[in-house]
Amino acid sequence: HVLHLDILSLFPEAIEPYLSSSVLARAKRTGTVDICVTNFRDFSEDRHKTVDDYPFGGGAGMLLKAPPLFAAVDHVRALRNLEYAPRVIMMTPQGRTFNQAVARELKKERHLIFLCGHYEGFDDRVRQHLATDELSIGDFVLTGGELAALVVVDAVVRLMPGVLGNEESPKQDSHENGMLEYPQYTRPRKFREWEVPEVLLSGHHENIEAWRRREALANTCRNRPDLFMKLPLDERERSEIVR
Ligand code: 6GU
Repeated sequence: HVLHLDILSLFPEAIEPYLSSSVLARAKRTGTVDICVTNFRDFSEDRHKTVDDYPFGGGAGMLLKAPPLFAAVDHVRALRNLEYAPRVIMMTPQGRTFNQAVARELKKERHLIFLCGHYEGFDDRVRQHLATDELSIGDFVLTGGELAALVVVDAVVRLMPGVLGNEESPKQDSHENGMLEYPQYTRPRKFREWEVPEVLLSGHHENIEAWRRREALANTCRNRPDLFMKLPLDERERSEIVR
């Protein structure tokens, strides 16, 4: 099935170059996904095409007004004319944190609509009555939701059947199994004084698998102790890595 992706943004020109490059461009061309960028300024109802305004109660900065976003979502829903209710995803640092499990969940949908904010945020009626999801890509603040939406789109599209070649199966990815990947090497066997680990040249598949698991666990312990703690390891294996 085709996954329809709509990105609603005030800066379409910031988004489009990434969509026309590499893996995403191929996914669009082969019809796996259909990605549309819509400027919701076009849905402002006043003469000056206003999309933001001051917050009631005072405070710094501007907020995105609700009406243009509601109108833009109505418009893209009507265009798609799908019997499926879209997920309307508000990109905000206040959202739940995106991860691989969320990517796998979104991949199953037929229509995703991303709302990219700028300025200080959204009128809360967008969150309450328009969005079905609120997503952040991590604990830091960007100037707008565009890069964050592209991150989510990229992570979801690469999971669609046929987007990656067979040799790049997502099954082996970091985070698919709760741990980081094992290290890999290619030619030359010796570069400067650094040699490829002997076991990888041995042809002994059982030893190679054991080495890779140990290295993956060591990477996870070193860089992501939070993930390492959650792995179901027996005491012997855990102490072998931690030492
Ligand atoms: Cl979704 N938006 C913005 N503006 N900043 C972020 C973010 C989103 N996720 C992390 N930082």
